[in-house]
Amino acid sequence: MSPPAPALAKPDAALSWAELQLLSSDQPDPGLGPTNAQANLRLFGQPENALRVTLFRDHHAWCPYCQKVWLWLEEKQIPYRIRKVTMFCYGEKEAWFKGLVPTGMLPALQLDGRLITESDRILEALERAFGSLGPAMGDPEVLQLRQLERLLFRAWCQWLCAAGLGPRQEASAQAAFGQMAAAFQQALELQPGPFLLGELSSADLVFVPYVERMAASLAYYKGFLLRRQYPAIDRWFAALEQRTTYLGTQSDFHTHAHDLPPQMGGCYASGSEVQRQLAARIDRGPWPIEAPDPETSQAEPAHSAAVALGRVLKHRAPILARNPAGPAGFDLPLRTALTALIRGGALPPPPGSAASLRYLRDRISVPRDMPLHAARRLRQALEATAALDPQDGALQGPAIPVAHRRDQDPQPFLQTPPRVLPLA
Ligand SMILES: N[C@@H](CCC(=O)N[C@@H](CS)C(=O)NCC(=O)O)C(=O)O
Repeated sequence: MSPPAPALAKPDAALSWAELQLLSSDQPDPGLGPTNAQANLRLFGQPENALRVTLFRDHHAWCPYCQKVWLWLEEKQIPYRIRKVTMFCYGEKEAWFKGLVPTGMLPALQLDGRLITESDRILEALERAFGSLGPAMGDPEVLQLRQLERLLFRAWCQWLCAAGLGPRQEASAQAAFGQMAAAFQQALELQPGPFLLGELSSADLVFVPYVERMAASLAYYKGFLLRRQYPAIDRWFAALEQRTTYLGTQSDFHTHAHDLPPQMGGCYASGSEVQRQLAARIDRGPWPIEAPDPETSQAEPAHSAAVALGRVLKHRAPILARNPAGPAGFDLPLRTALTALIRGGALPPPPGSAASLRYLRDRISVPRDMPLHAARRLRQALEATAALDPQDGALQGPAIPVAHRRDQDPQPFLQTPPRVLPLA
């Protein structure tokens, strides 16, 4: 439920920045509380001098190998510092990081001053230092599951990333992927619970990043709903979605669909009717894209609109500056959409602003910017506002690039604002 609007706001006008500020939720300290993408230090109640670990991961909170290590540290509640690095496809890699890791590859981890790269080597070193999360990475059962994960990964790439497949080749790539997904499902069914080896363990964490990306990309590019097809995989995700650790690292279909192409060297749509319809829903909403929701089992938390609003207000200056309409041109359209976000309904934006609103709609990144449900609320408000543009409600923003994502360069968002923006 949206909080009541301040008394002075006219119901037919966009709220001022000051009014919006009053309606946003407080920004919690990311170092405390549940797992989140914004934190730079996680102490889990321990003193800072207990820190032995620094995790180097991407600003974008997208790198799948980083997600595995990130989840492990959060599950084990090991105090750690986070240093964020730009991935090549989003912008310039930081020179200090290339000094440490000349290939620039992420993740990297410093443990008691020793630098370790390669996510599996990192997990093994963490297990030696802090004990394992369930059966260890070198346990024979885990080793077998790690091999299965690589086979599943390969079958997914061969379906998703092969250009120009004809209908028969599509069908055979899908069947090959289906075999591997069925093997993963069987492995899950060996236990009465939802996880692979009893309680959640490193074996599950090894599968999390890419199975999450499979569910998203196959929905978008192939019209294939992984969780619908494999009930044990759906149960596994649902059990993960009961954990605040996973929810803090979980991305969404939209983010993955548009972040994968430059990382994978291209993702190719099947072009079927179902695929085109699902892709359009993932891009434009309304969300959830189907019922029951194939993207998450988590009910929308209270205040997700206020959370989204708080995140936009925090980054208001670079959001305005990065928009193709420029700060002056985007100020009123953005306030109009944020008014819709927090009050419900929508108001017409200034004529000619649909493309600038959709530019932002297409660039909300989960979990980097905000959690899944907050992002849905914000995208929905931007889209509903754009559709009321009196000049042309159908105008789309510039296409999302597929060869790189420098439109998502984190740098402008890292700089301290040169001045405090006026609230009025
Ligand atoms: N085998 C490595 C793979 C790591 C990897 O491929 N990292 C990618 C990101 S997903 C990377 O850092 N690429 C350089 C970049 O994008 O800047 C591991 O398990 O850690």
